[in-house]
Amino acid sequence: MQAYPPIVRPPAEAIGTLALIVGAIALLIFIGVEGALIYAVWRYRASRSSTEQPARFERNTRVEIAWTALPALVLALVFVLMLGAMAEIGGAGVEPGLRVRVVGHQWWWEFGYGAVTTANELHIPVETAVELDLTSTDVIHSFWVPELGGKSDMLPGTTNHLRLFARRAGVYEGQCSEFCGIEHAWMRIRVVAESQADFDRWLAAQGQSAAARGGDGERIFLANICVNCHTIRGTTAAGAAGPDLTHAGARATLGAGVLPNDVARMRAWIADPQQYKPGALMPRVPLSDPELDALAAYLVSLK
Ligand code: HEC
Ligand SMILES: [Cu+2]
Repeated sequence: MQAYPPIVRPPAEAIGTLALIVGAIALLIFIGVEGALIYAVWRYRASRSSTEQPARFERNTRVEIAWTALPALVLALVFVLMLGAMAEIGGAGVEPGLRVRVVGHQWWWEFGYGAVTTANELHIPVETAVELDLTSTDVIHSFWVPELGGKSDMLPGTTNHLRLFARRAGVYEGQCSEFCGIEHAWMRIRVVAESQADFDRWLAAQGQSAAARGGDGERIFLANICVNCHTIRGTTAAGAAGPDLTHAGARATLGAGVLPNDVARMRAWIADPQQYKPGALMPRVPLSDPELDALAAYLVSLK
């Protein structure tokens, strides 16, 4: 017997199907009720010559039972359909093809693929059920990439789960959707969905440690307080308060979406993060112009 792969689709499609069915039921009820009303108005209208009192009645058990039971049945049907959609969105019966650890920080994202840690840019293969294990280190955040899945709170001390599924390769935008402090609005999520081969290549590259450069940029980074907060695997920098910078140059943005990533913007960010993200938990570190140039070139070279 042939084993068929389980049918999986983007959660948004399951929600869309449910919305269409519920909409169709509502439309049928609307047509039925309005039709009966119009018919009754037309059929039982008073004739001009009539002087009779209109008919009256006080109770009709059958009608009362019908208009109680019918709505209850319709609501029960919608409830069952909704349970089905919720189970599908939750990934019932489908083993995830990939599991990613997601940790919310004020105001950036940590993504973990087994032993590989990265930040702010989530890569996933297309046509794969991806399970996210969501938690937070500080306050309540909420993970939401509308095109790829539902929305889930991220709570310190608890792990919540959320399924993502991308049908087509591309970049999908998301956003923290729980007010989590002053820079909540600049807590963007960038999801890159790509072919399995591209994804494998990306993950293999992310797994590499940074080769020692021996240059000024590396020396300045390691000699400053940057190392208290940032990790660059392959060096002595092993801080955990800020994003992992082992492959800082491979990401498209800085500061969870606040700036595009290139040498000029990298330099500007390091020179004064507070100018771009006031309140961000990275201080302005006093550095000379040549130091900033070397640092920016070094970090962007970490692909
Ligand atoms: C007190 C901890 C701390 C120190 C010290 C610190 N950073 Fe940061 N850094 C952070 C935090 C937190 C973020 C995330 C800010 C945000 O996006 O809200 C960050 C973000 C960054 C980013 C952007 C990363 C990305 O992918 O978005 C770079 C690059 C960076 N820091 C470089 C440096 C350099 C270079 C130094 C030393 C001159 C330094 N940091 C010092 C905490 C720190
Ligand atoms: Cu948040």
